[in-house]
Amino acid sequence: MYGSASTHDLPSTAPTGLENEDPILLAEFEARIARGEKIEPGDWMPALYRKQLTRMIEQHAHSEIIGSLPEGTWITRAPGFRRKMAQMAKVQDEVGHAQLLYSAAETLGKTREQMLVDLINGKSKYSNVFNYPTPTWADSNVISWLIDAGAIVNQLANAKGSYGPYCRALDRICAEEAFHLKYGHDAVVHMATGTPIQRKMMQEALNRWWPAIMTFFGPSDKMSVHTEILMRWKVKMASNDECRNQFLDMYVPKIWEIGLTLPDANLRKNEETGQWEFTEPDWEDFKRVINGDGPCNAERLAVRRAAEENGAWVRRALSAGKTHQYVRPLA
Ligand code: BYC
Repeated sequence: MYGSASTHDLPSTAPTGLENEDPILLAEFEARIARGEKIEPGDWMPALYRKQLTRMIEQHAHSEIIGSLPEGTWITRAPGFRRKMAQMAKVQDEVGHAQLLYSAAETLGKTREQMLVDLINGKSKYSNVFNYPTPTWADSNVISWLIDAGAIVNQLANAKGSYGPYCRALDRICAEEAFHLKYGHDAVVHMATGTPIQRKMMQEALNRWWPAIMTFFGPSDKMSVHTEILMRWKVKMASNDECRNQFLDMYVPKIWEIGLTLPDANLRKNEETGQWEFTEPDWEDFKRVINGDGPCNAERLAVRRAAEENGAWVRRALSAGKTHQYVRPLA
């Protein structure tokens, strides 16, 4: 079965969930978006825009804190002091991104406490890729280079979107991700051009991660549930397939350039259409993983739960004398 990043064929039905909106306000809102204006927290917005944005920004924030875990476990084992320091700085940046994104999501009305409760209870999703193990240092390097590369493709596009707080957070995040990309590329090149054992480790890690990388951008446009409405309202500025194609265009040549191969015999660029062709990802497996049944889901959430529980006394101390929702034990 073949996939192609060119199958951009979104359903053209009118969005549902807008029946109760005031048509005049809705028309004004959509005209503002068409003019390229930013929507700010106090502005009128359809309930569906608020709900979709909250879902997407919240999932993005969760991806940052959960995403810091697989690389975080390599801080103490990174080879050499310089790489340990750089790995620590990168992980710290990722947690900082979560901080920015939770703040952006809070502007839409959902509390940070509730978002974290929903994460730990498995109600909210986070990026599928962080549910796979990182058995070697080379696996951590694949994340640092190629997952961050994928994230930049997505985030540079969406930073030009319609919701002010999300776009401003993405601008700041992309500036830091640019460093991560260089760091990850350097680490991969170092191993790929090192000893035969290092090179083998790097190739094996890339083989392990490639199927997950291909699904990082979300299901194909034909299967995507939310793309149509999110693109109509300029929350997503490129579809899943468009981001995937752009990533392949930018990074497959770089991977080949350093002598690594990719574990997909069908991967090729169709020079006539400009689209990449590849073996269709296993979307059933993707669904299982995003719904909680991947190799590391339980472990990742257990770490977050422990962090929340162990940090409760700090939050309680910081808000001593105040009644703050955030100090309640998590349900
Ligand atoms: N993983 O209709 P669709 C990082 C879900 S962190 C899990 O296409 P949408 C980093 C989707 O939520 C940066 N779930 O959805 C951190 C939906 O389920 P629900 C991560 C996924 O929203 C630390 C259903 O599938 N980047 O780089 O239009 C260290 C249908 O999908 C995924 C972001 O979060 C997935 N990959 O498009 C290193 C970017 N894909 O909610 C690195 C922000 C889809 O209906 N997010 N689903 O239950 C987005 O741009 C969009 O949400 C997506 C999906 C492109 C991911």
